[in-house]
Amino acid sequence: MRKTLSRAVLGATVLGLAAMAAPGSAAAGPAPSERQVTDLVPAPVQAIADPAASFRLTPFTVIHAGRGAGDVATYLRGLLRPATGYPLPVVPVNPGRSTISLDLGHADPRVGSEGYQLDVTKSGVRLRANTSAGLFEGVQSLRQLLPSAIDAKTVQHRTWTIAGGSVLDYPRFGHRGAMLDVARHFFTPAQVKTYIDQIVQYKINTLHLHLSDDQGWRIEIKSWPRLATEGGKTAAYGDPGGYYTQAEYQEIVAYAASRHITVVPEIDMPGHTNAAQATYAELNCDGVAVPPRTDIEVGYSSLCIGSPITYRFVEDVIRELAAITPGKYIGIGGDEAHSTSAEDYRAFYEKVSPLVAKYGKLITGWHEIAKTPLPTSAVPQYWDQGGPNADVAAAAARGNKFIMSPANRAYLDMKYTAETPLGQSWAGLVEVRDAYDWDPATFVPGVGEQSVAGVEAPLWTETIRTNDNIEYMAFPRLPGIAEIGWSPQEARNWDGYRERLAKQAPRWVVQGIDFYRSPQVDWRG
Ligand code: TNX
Repeated sequence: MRKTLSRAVLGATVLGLAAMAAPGSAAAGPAPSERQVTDLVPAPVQAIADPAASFRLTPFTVIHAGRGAGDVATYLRGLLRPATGYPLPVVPVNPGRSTISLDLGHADPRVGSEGYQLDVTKSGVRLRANTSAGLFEGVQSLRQLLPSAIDAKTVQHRTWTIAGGSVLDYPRFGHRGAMLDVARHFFTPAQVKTYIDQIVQYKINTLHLHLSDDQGWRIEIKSWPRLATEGGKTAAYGDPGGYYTQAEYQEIVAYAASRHITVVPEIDMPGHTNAAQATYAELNCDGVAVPPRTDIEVGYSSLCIGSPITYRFVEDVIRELAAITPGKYIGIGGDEAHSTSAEDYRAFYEKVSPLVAKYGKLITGWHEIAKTPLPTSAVPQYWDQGGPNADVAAAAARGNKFIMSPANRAYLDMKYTAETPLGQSWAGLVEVRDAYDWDPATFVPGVGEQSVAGVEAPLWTETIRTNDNIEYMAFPRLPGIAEIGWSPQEARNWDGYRERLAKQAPRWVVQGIDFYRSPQVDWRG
């Protein structure tokens, strides 16, 4: 069976193929693979399935790394070795047989800076990209063409086939993010790394860390040392706090970079600042430290807008954060500043926004910052629930691009149903279909395709304490948001997606991901 998918018909044909490849079907060919190239999540731009051309991994298979492809080749080897037990040496010269070849710089120009081309035939696998980020994303696709058991941590005695066919793929948007709130509850570097390894599978390329809030301050700032040592002690509901030393933060950043993820650190202000104001009395207008708070109210705190010390504090924080952040963006908060007057809010950002540029970075922040004068390079993050927003539309008209995270679609802390034990429901219940079935380029009037930098799935953690909790809320919604960010809109439809998503479940089972088995999906495995 050979089936060509064009960009325009991909969604419909994926559904057809999924039905044909169902268990018991004769269509799977002589070396049945669990999946086809048309089953990928996120859906690729173009995929041609050729199950008869599946590649068999053997103890003699080698990974050929073309020039510059060594890091991704070594990463791939690390993924494939535990379950296969094969040596899979990374070699600089292509031996021409039983090879997975990673080639940098020989890809179709359409794949751009993050896309890839993948060709799987009986005689070998060829992955091409223009950048190592593209090779890395191609490797994520390659993984999904192997049986789920490939993610087992111990040797599995079985055959290993990579589904045959070819893929040409590249993202719709450059920003495909996940946000983790480490302020309401603290997550250790090891916990954050676990999440990183889970989200890269779906071609997420940005991890936004919400590093401060009313309930706790999570990053060492050397010029204000008690922010972390004192302000880091608390967390929501009186749970234990914690913080990252700058070295630990840099270790997270480096780990993320090794997986082609950029970390965007956020310090929330001028509201959501109780932890800082409980620690340093001089950050309060009356010079008296407020009591620490671990409840989950929002909107009660505000930095002292008229005080010069406030700006010394903000500048010190931005300077130190910029110095340990290789990514271009620094998050300067801006949400729910209900205790800051509109006039003060604007005055605050007129002083603070230029500080980001002073330390060589670009601004991101919650969409309320669109009310303030911003350079067009600033990328506000939309979190409301749709409908007209004059400030947002005006900023888009001026040329600002937005990260789209509508709370009623993309917030991973919203409950799936009224029975979901974790999470909140102020933006409604967000089932798997709600999280998937929307288009970021038509969601807010005046914010069209050209004004969208990408999408992000925020996970606020008032009720989230463990990696199991993270997984239960993120899976299966996060893969849907990732697909919205990556796949062409015309390749996406719910009926096709739910079939493809169902086939991801066996992988999560092997990976130990505790996911929500939504009744909207006929789960496999
Ligand atoms: C709103 S929306 C918040 C957070 C909360 C979240 C809980 C936005 C930018 N801020 O402070 O954690 O709701 O769902």
